Amino acid sequence: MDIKKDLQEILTKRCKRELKDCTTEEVYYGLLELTQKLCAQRPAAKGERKLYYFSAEFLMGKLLSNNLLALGIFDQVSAILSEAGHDLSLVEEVEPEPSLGNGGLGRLAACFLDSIAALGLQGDGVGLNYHYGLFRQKFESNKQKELPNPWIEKESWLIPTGVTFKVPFGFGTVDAVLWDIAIPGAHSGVANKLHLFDTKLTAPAPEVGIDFDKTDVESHLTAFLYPDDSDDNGRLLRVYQQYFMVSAGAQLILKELEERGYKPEELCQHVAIQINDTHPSLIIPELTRLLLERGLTMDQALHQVAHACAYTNHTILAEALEKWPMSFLRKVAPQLESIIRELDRRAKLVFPNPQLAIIDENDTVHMARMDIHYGYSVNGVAALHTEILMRNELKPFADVYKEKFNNKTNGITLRRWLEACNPRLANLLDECVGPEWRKDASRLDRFTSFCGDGQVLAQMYEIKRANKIDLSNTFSRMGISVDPYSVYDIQVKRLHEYKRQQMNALYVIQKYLDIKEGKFPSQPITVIFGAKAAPAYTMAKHIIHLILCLRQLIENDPIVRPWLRVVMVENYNVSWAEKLIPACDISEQISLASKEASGTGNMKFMANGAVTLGTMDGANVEIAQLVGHENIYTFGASSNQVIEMYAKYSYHAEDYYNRPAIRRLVDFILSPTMFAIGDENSLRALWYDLTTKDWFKALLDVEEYIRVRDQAIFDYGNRSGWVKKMMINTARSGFFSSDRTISQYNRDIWHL
Ligand code: 26V
Repeated sequence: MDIKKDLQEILTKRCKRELKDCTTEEVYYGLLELTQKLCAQRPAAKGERKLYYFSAEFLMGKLLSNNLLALGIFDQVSAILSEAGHDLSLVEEVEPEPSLGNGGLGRLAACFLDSIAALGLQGDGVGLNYHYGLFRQKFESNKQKELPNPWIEKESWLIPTGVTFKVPFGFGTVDAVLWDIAIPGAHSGVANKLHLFDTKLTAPAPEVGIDFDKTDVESHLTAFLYPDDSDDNGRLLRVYQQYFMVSAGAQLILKELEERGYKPEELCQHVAIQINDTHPSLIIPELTRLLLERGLTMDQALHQVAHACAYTNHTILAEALEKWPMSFLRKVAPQLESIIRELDRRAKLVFPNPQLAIIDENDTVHMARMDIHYGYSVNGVAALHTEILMRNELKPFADVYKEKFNNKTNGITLRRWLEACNPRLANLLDECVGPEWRKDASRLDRFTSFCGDGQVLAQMYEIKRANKIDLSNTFSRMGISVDPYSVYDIQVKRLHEYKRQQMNALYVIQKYLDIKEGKFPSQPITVIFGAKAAPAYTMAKHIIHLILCLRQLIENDPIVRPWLRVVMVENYNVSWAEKLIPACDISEQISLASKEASGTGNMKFMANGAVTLGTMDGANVEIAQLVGHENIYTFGASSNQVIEMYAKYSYHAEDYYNRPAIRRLVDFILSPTMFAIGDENSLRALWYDLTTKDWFKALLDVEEYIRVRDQAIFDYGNRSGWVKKMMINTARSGFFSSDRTISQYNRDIWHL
C-alpha cells in the first residue's frame, strides 16, 4: 500500500493538482476519500453472536485523525502532508463536527464503538441521522441562543447503503433510509459500522432559532436530536423518533440474521441488543411484533426477545426516567398497544406489586420497567451508581431479579482521549512504559515508578505547560487572552443544577470579592467553563447568564484580572474537549453526591494529568480509590447523607443562606455591580431559587468546596509535589479504558 501514491491519484482525479498545490480543503476531501476506501477494504468482525448497540445518541467527534490512527497510518499521512507543506491538524479543521449527542451518554456510545472494533468484536451501533444535531450555542448579551447545527455535506463519512425499511406509524408508513459510518478498529484489522437511519426528506433548517412545526412529524423525524420536550407535541415527536429508530433497527437485525443463515427462532443465540438508556426501549415490543409476524408464538417470541435484550441505566434522576402515556404510543404505533398490554399482563401475573407494573393506574408505560422484565441484564455505569440503583430507585426489581443486575463502570477510549489529543504525553508514556499501553492500558500503571525520576517529572511539567500555551494561543486567536502561567481550572459538561456550575460561580464571586478587599489568591487562576443548557431549562440558562456576567465584570477590572479570569467557551463540543482537557490542571467534578451516575469527563481529565476536585459521586469514588487521597481533592456531603436529607426533607437552603460567609456570596448576585451588567430578572430568579429552594444543595457544600479548592490551588505552588500527583493520575487511569469496560460487557453480558 503506497499511501502517498494513492492520495496523489485521488487528488489528481478530484482537482488535477499536486498535493503541495492543493488547498487545505482539497487535501481534507482527498484524505476523506482515501480513508473511506481503506475502511471499506477491511473485513467486518466475526462471531457467533452479533451485538447491536442501540442508542439515540452517538457523539462521534471529528473522525479523520481517529480513523487514521485506527488504520495505523496517522504518522505516515502526517509526514506526507508536512513534506508537501500541509499540517494535518489544520486539515482536520475543515471537518464539521456532527452533534449527534447531548453529552456523556452519547460520547460513551462513541467510545464503546471504538473499543468494540479495536477488540475485534462483532458489534454495530444503531441510531438516527439528525440533520441539525442538538443545537449550536451562541452567546448574545450574556445569554445562550440556539441555532441549528447542520453538519451533513455532499461528501462526508456517511456511506449510502441503498437499504430502506418501511416503518408503520399510526398516520401511515415512512421509509427509513440506512446510512453507514465505518468504524475501523485499532490493532484489530476489522471495521464495524454505525448504522444511522434517516427519512427521505427532511425539512430545511429553521431560519431563526430552532423552533419548528412539531406537528409536521414526517419531515422532522431526523431534523433535531431531542427536540424541545417542554410541550406535548415535542414529547410526542420524541416517541415518533424512538419508534422510527427501533422499528428500522429491528428489521435490520432480522434481515442480517437471515443473511447469516439463521432462523428467527434462533435469534437470541446470534443477536445481543444493548439498550442505551430507555430511548430505544420500544425495541422490545417491536421485535416481539416482528417475530409474531414471522410465525412465532407469543411464548417463543418473548423467549427470544428476553434473551437478546440488555438494558443500561444512566441516571437516577426521577425526571429523566422515561414514561409515556399509552395514548401517545397508540398514536405513534397503534400495533404496539396490544403487545405492551400483554407484556404488562404477564409481568403482573408473576409480580402483583404495583411498583413493578409496566403500565400504571394512569395508563402510563414505564420504559425502564419493561426493560427490566424483558431484558436479561440490567447494569449501572459506576459502582456507586449501581449500588444506589439496587438499594433505592430499582430496589423492588433488584429484590426479585437480583441475578440480572450488574455494574459496568464506564470508560473512555484512550486512543482519542490521550493518544490523539495529547501526543506529547503519549510520547512520554511510550518512552517510560513502552508503546504497548496503546493496546493494553493497564500498562500505564508502570508510569508510577517514574514519580521519583527528576527528568521525567520535568518532562511531565513541560508537557502540561506546552499544552496550556497551545490552549492560550487558541483563545488568543479568538480575542480571549489568558495567562498560561495561571492555574487552569476547568468545568466542562452539560449545564444542570445537579452538576452545580452555580457552586463554581459562587467560588468565583468569593475570589472576586476577596481580591477587591486586597486578599489575593496564592496563584493566578483561570476558571474555564463550557456548557450547553437545554433550550427549555430556565434555571440552567440563569446560571449561564451569571457566569457570563461574572466574566464581563472581571474582564473589565484591571485589579482583579491579573489574578482571576473567567472564560466560557461557546458551543462546547468534542473538539473543544480535545483542546481543553490536555491543558487542564484542576478538573471540577462537583455534582451533588448520588446524582452523577458516573461521569466520563472526570476520566478524560485524569488520564491527561489533571487533578480532580470532586465530590464522592459516580466514578469519582473509583478515581479516589485508584489514586489515593493525596492525589485527589474531595469534599462535600456523602451520597448516604444526601439521600437521607431528601428522604426526610431535612435540607433548608435558608439555614445555609443565613451564614454570613455564604450570604456575602449569594447576595452579590443581587448587587448593583451585577445589575449594571446583567438582566435583573434572570439574576433575581437565580438568587431566589438558591436562597429558598436550592434543590441540588449548592449551599450545603459551598463552604467546604471553597476551602478545599483554595488548598488545591495552594498545593499547585509546590511544583514537584503537584507533578507527582499529575503522574499518579495518568498512571492509574488505565482502569478507565473503555477496552476494559467493553471486555466486561462481553464477558458478562454479550458473549459475542
Ligand atoms: C436526562 C434528563 C432529561 C430531562 C430532564 C433532566 C435530565 C437530566 C439528566 C438526563 C440524563 C440522561 C441520561 C444520561 O445522559 N446520563 C449520563 O450518562 C453518562 C454515561 O453513562 C454518565 O457518565 C453521566 O453521569 C450520566 O448523567
